[in-house]
Amino acid sequence: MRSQMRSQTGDLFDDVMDAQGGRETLAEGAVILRGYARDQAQGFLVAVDAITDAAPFRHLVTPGGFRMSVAMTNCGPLGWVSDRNGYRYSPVDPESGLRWPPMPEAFRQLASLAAAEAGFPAFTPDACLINRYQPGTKLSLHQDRDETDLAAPIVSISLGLPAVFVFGGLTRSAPTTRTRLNHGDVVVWGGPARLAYHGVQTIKAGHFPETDHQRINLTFRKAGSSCA
Ligand code: MD3
Ligand code: FE
Repeated sequence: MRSQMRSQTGDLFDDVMDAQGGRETLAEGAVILRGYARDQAQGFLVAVDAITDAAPFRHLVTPGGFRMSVAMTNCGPLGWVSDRNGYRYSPVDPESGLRWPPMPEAFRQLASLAAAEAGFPAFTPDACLINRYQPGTKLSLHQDRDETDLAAPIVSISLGLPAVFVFGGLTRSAPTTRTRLNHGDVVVWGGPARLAYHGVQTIKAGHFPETDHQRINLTFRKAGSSCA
């Protein structure tokens, strides 16, 4: 029914959902809460500015030696990093040797509320990866599996320029679907969706005054063990 409506109405269906702040189920365990963070978006962007003053965005290098086009930083007890030695979570920023900036309480609260909304009560993230996309950048199809507790979901918040998100299956070659992620959209990825391949298509140039023509994505993770 949904796919039939979508094919008949094109983007109108998405626009109506966005305006209403609707909930969409992308796959079992993957729930989009349209506009869930819109009221807090401005404050979140101010917080991101403060975080990046202390831990600036940087382009990580993959173990294979490729420089990622998306710039990244982190806040919270653990931060995701990559270099020639591999991917891992680190309690310190390798650039400064200092701990990552603290995770703002408002981030933690929204992530935990959104997770509960999607059926994952008691989500307590210990890592927040912050991605910065500029027009022309993309994130290739990948899985997130560096976290200890794969039963915990990942919660993402999209801010600024829209993105076309690509969602696949449990193998790299499984069929993919595409959905737009807009300013203020929150997505909870848990259950069978937790290990799905996913990526972000090349960001198109656009005007978004609040973010200086950028897209900012926050992903909240339970990276370490609960007894750490
Ligand atoms: C589906 N970020 O940081 S957020 C990432 O828009 C990442 O910056 C994208 O993929 C971004 O790893 C996508 C949505 C997302 C995040 C984690 C997932 C979707 C996911 C983990 C499993 C399945
Ligand atoms: Fe990911």
